[in-house]
Amino acid sequence: MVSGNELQEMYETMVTARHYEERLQEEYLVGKQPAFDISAGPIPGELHLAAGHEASGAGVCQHLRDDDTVTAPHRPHHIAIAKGVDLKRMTAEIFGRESGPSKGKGGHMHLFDPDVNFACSGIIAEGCPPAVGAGLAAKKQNTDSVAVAFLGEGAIDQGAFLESLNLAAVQNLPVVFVVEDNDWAISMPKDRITDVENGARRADGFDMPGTRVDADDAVAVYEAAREAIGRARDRNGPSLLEVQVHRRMGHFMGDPEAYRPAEDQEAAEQRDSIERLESELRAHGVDDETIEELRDRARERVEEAIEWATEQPEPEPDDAYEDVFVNPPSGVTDSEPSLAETGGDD
Ligand SMILES: Cc1ncc(C[n+]2csc(CCOP(=O)(O)OP(=O)(O)O)c2C)c(N)n1
Repeated sequence: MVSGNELQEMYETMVTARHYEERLQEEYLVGKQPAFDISAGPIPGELHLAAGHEASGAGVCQHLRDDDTVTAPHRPHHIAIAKGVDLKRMTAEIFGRESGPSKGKGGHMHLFDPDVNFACSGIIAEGCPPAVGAGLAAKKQNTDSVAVAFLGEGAIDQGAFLESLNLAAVQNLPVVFVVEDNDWAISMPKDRITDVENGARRADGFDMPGTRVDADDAVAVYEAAREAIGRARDRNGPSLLEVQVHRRMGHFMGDPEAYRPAEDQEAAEQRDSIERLESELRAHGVDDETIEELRDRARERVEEAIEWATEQPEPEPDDAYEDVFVNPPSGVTDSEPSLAETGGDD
């Protein structure tokens, strides 16, 4: 049974993630209107917000330690927050600032934090093979750490996911795959991707346990994840978990969502995992004052991170070609000729 303390920790994680998304949404829109200019404002580039996904990140990561590895997809903030990624540096990365982990060049889909073994990627299912690698390393080094790969239901036919399931099973690795099913892959509804409504059944093909949590219920996610992560930590092999979540916003900021029926959007708003957990807290005797304190602390942390990130310097234009696998166009640097000029470096 989940303890009252753990419920409060999950709640704080979830309200931090929700407030973070709401504030990023506001910051993102600054300077981008009236004509949508994706490069303008404090957050340049694309932004995929995860409001409505919070139960999955919080319920799973509640069982994890810093030495456990987590990989996340292009909608990563709630998972990063739940894993304990440094919120200030992560925000600096999203704001394209020099103090971000990728010095502002990675943006919001390419966050990482080696202190808590977290990384994410914009390529769907791409986090699965590295999670299997982390699981293999844990096995070889004989530690009891585990790896968790998060992905969306739109990625469940990717070879990277299916091959990772297979390798994790064959090698009996401590890996948990968590599919966040929000019913949509951009504009593609789930029933046009697969005939199998319960994605956890894919685990059968690899002879590993598969569990689906149907509601946006952080406590149910917590219970299912306890089983799966405990199994991995005890060296009993991998598992697959599918969690029903809801996308409260567009696929990306600026998505007009013309493809989405209004009732689907309304249902997403009604099935709020945070409200649900709040009722659970009250049922555990947690009073209004404590709930308000948790919310205030979450808001303060988010505001501090945004303020700090905003004060960080922009990267120097001269550093644009540092730390990247791209050659500067001819004439941009005079120190070294580009590969195009030398014909390659082999
Ligand atoms: C390998 C690959 N193919 C296509 C894309 C383009 N793409 C970005 S997000 C997305 C849909 C993802 O849907 P889902 O996995 O369900 O996650 P959600 O966005 O719903 O959270 C696609 C196809 C990509 N990033 N990577």
